[in-house]
Amino acid sequence: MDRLPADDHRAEAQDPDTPFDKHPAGGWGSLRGVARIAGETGLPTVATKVLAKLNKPGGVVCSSCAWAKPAKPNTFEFCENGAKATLWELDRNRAGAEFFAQHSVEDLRGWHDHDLEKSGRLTEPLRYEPALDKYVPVSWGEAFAEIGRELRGMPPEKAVFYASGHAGLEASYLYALFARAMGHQNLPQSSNMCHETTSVNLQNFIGTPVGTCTLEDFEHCDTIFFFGQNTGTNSPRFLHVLKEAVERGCRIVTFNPVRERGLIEFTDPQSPKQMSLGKPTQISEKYYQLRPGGDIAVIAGLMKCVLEAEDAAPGTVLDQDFIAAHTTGFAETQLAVRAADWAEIERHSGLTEAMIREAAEVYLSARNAIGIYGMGMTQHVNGWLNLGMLCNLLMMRGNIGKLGAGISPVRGHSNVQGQRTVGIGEKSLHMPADKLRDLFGIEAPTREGLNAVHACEGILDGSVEAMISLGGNLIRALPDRERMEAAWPSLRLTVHVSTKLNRSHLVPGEVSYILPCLGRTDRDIRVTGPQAVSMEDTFSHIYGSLGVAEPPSEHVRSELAIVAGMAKATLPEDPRLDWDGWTANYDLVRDLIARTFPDDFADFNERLMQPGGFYRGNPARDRVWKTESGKAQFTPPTTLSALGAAPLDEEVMTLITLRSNDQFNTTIYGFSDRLRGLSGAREIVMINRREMRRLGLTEGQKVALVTAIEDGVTRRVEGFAVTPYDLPDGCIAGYYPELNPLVPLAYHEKNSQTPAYKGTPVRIVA
Ligand SMILES: Nc1nc2c(c(=O)[nH]1)N[C@H]1C(S)=C(S)[C@@H](COP(=O)(O)OP(=O)(O)OC[C@H]3O[C@@H](n4cnc5c(=O)[nH]c(N)nc54)[C@H](O)[C@@H]3O)O[C@H]1N2
Ligand SMILES: Nc1nc2c(c(=O)[nH]1)N[C@H]1C(S)=C(S)[C@@H](COP(=O)(O)OP(=O)(O)OC[C@H]3O[C@@H](n4cnc5c(=O)[nH]c(N)nc54)[C@H](O)[C@@H]3O)O[C@H]1N2
Ligand SMILES: [Mo]
Repeated sequence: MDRLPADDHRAEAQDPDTPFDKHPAGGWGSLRGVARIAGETGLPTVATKVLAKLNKPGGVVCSSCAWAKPAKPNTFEFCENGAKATLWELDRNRAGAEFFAQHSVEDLRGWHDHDLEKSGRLTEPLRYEPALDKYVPVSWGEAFAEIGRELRGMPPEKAVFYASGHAGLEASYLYALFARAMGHQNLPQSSNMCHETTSVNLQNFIGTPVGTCTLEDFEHCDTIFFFGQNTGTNSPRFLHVLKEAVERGCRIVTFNPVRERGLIEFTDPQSPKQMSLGKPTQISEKYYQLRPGGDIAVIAGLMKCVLEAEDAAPGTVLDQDFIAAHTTGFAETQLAVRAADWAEIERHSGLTEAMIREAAEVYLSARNAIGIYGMGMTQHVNGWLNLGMLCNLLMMRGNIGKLGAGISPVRGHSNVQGQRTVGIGEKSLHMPADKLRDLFGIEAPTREGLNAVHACEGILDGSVEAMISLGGNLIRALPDRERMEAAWPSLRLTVHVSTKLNRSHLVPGEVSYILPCLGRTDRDIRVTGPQAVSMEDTFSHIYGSLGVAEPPSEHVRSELAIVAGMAKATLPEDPRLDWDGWTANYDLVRDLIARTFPDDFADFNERLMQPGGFYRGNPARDRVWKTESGKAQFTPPTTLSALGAAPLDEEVMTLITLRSNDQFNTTIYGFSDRLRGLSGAREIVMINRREMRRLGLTEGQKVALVTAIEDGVTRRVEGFAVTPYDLPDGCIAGYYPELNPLVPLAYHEKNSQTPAYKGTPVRIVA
């Protein structure tokens, strides 16, 4: 059976041949998904208690995504995937000394990632013994002493301190302080593989590194334009907000190469009526399956339509006052957009002019519009222009800095945005030098540090000697896996602060430690009493979180205590660096954060448990533009494709790497991608039937994929099963992290070095 006609873009239209879940996002399927993990992890009784308090004022902030925690929460303020993440952490299994005595690192390398994490929570500090090829228990004192000795023994700039976006603001602040006190700001973060495109480029365009919206805007918008974010899987609580918006008449238009179930229809599992009647809410009114990298072209088309409408009825369509008072660059941008050719727009986007005109009608009908985006926009070579164009589109009609409008990146990790706010970042602007001097007598390093890609280059060329990881799983998350995995053991020191065993632990440096930490759900009691930690969500709201579960063992320490322990062992003694005092009472650290960043964190301790979090504000929301020109910047499209390289020939396909509904980044909970109607295997390559025929492929055939970039390195993966799926022509899709060996390190976003995980050119080899 053929695909539906390419111009059938009704939200409900679907290639009848694509395996596809019959059920909407949410509904019973999401409840079954949670029950499965509960069975596998041996549901402890505390789980019900944690889940009942999850994302509620005074409760535990979910360790999954960065979506908002509303002041008036639902009965259950968690989603299927948040529940999975929580139960995964509350795992009753333990990977302790006995486990590591039984299994050599070589042996563990043969395990699937899923099984590594399923071995359970880590329970004590471990040191890698090369002679045994095993991790063996050590005391915290020995671990800190050796790590300190190693770090002191190398020039500061040879050490890299990575942070995945989990750890709370308190531990993150101390980590950023530790690095700078040592004399470097090599502070790469998961954001470097994720929304760094946002942080760097939004700063240039509108003078803020983060989005301008808050939850309130979703109560007042007339339309939402959605680009490359998979809500049903990656921020499912957002579906409730979208459902309410649709019910009051908001019109949603989505651009995504994949028909993602959650953006098509949603059944609220908390609505008894909807659950029993089985009538889901239609989320997107229009759904356009554009080609990967086609967003610049699409938005150029939309902008052309806006300009035409203004030409037809001058003074009624553009927000001339806003453009004149608040922006620069409109004249050049307008000219470039007018000059863009519809045939080129159609070629790059894979959509027809008629489709784009139809979408533009929705945009023109709205007084207030929000632009939402995720990794489909950021993980491209020309990601900067994706965002520049989205700002352009919004700003033409004054849709930034007013209620019900704005640009809204959906952040990934629960505290990825907050870690940046408190100083984790490779640039001097991330931590005010005057405060470092006044508070601690530290002279801030002036030399820019290493981001993730630059740190990898340093590992490859030998200039980086130590990699400390505060959470995360770099070996799996990074691009160019084969090259990175081969270079990793040449590191002198690797330290992993982790909750569970993962692949990165199995590539030890010469001296290597695993330091087990408390998770968000765990109780953290110090001499001064129970300690809370805090996070910032995607809307710049800050919340306290108080763990309640019994820690996995008495030896496990908080992330803050581990950071402080390493810092104390590394740095010379100084009364102003009170690592022990801070470890005893996290209020003191919050006071330091408030003194370092007074605009954002005044009265931090008093406001810690405020329902709905406290808002740290955003200048662009108030139409104050902290850009070089003091104005918001229009950006002329200099190209219509977000891809870094035009395909060399017709056999080259654009690869997008995706998350399944059963993973959190490199943590694989299971093998079901329920919302896409797929299950069982992750080594698959999705492709439409027409393209299968063109390339002579059959369903289920095992193929190799080879990167089509000529830089002297062969990048190849084997044994991926051809899986027919409703995708645009010219592109294929598969799962992250299995396909990471195909993405070259140097193939990244232009300004921020965010790897182009959504646009790698590859060949299929039968
Ligand atoms: N359950 C769960 N939740 C998560 C995560 C998880 O792994 N599991 N990860 C967390 C993290 S760290 C992050 S960053 C977020 C990620 O959340 P998302 O931003 O949703 O990231 P992806 O899952 O990578 O999917 C991006 C979407 O972009 C689409 N896409 C690909 N290329 C293009 C393109 O060129 N243009 C457009 N318009 N669309 C495109 C894909 O089809 C896909 O639907 O989720 C967070 N939340
Ligand atoms: N091909 C491809 N690659 C990608 C992406 C993609 O879309 N495609 N997405 C990129 C994105 S958006 C991101 S954010 C990165 C993610 O990269 P990372 O953040 O490095 O990876 P995670 O999988 O989130 O890290 C999982 C590990 O964190 C540890 N952990 C879990 N909870 C805690 C905790 O509370 N504390 C501590 N200390 N450790 C904890 C566990 O040991 C677990 O194994 O991957 C990137 N890589
Ligand atoms: Mo992310």
